[in-house]
Amino acid sequence: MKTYIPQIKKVDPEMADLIKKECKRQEETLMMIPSENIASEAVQQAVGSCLGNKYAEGYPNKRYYQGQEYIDLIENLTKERAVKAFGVVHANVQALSGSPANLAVYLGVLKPGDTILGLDLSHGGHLTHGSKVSTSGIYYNSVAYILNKEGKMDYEAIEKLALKHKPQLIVAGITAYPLKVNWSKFAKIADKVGAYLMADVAHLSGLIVAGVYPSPAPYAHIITTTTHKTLRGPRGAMIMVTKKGIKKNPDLAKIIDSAVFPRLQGGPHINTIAGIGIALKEAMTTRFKKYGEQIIKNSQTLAKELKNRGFHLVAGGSNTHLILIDLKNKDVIGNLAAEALEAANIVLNRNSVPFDSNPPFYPSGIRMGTPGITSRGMKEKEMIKIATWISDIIDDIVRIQDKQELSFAQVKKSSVRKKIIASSKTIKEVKKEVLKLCKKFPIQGEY
Ligand code: DSN
Repeated sequence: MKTYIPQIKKVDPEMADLIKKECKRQEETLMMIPSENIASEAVQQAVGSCLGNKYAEGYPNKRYYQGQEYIDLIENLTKERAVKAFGVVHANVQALSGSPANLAVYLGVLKPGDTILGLDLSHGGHLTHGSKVSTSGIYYNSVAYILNKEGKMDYEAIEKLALKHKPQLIVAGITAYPLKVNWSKFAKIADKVGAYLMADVAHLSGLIVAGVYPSPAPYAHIITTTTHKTLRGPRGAMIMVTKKGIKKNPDLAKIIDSAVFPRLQGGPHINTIAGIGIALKEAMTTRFKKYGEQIIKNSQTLAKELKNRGFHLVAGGSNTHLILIDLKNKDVIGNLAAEALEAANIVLNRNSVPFDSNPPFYPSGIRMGTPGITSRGMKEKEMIKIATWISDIIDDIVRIQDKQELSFAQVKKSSVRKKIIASSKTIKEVKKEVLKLCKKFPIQGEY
């Protein structure tokens, strides 16, 4: 993995050392947090380029500063690529990240107090889909829909809520839902109540461009996405307006643009915008299509193997890039499982599961995904190994926890979890195997 830091070493050895260590950590661990990925060297170079020096408040041909000759061309090129990749009418590429992108949409099309209907955070939604601790639930009247007992979208229940609460905007989007979303069913519900349908495809945008996940473009009015997840771009976001969106409101593109600037943000990050443009070019290739296909094959293999080893998968499995395991049948909290796996260099995250009886800080589940490890070239054979390691480690820590008869209150203590992890021989053995695997599949600079 290239670290791009020779000058940092000269100027700030302390910072260079930390960056180098983080690069080494990434090289030596399995990146299995489903929202993370490895951007190509080309993308990373754009982000670190001179473009970060430029202020460009406004939009192409309508800026508030001089010196925009090339900046305008860069932003227009990225916008054109987004329009082509997603089959939309308009793309705003200035939103600084996913949360401000969603907020800009609300700011554009809603009035404070209007109603948003979105997936509950603890059922796999996102903070910005109406959580009461987020602006989306503070300035707007947010109503949450939840999954059914099987952990699947319940479109009938969503429709009932929509008819009851008459939202002005419905969010169809996920961060921890392992199955495909039915955009058409969401569209019917939104149309029935006259709401805007916003598809938040942050987790899914790379899969959509690769053609392995249905596109919401024919169904939603607005599509938001981050650009650093399955799309493998820099940390940024886009807001797109579809043909259907323009039909509903001919001014929608203008409304979105002015919500981003000047209503929410100042100067755009042109270095990020160039990185997004490069990632979009990379994503519209046959190579990337194969990458998308492999992400899903890997996820399905991993899911099948984990199920065979007695894990309870939310929604019964995965046909996307992510898997959510409900660990209640294993009697272990997500914190201990995730920390034990991290000690063996398998990095994923603890996560609430639908109808979780545990608090969000000590949830009952773990969430994992295959975008990062697929970027390193790993395939089904490696997924079988990884599933075995995950299973062996969790079984071992459960054995230690049970032998010591530790209560939930005790395992909530970080010091207790550290002791369990330190006493596991399995973790040490698996770590050696993971290191070997990481060496065999180095992080390359290609997409
Ligand atoms: N934090 C992201 C995730 O992990 O899914 C969502 O923004």
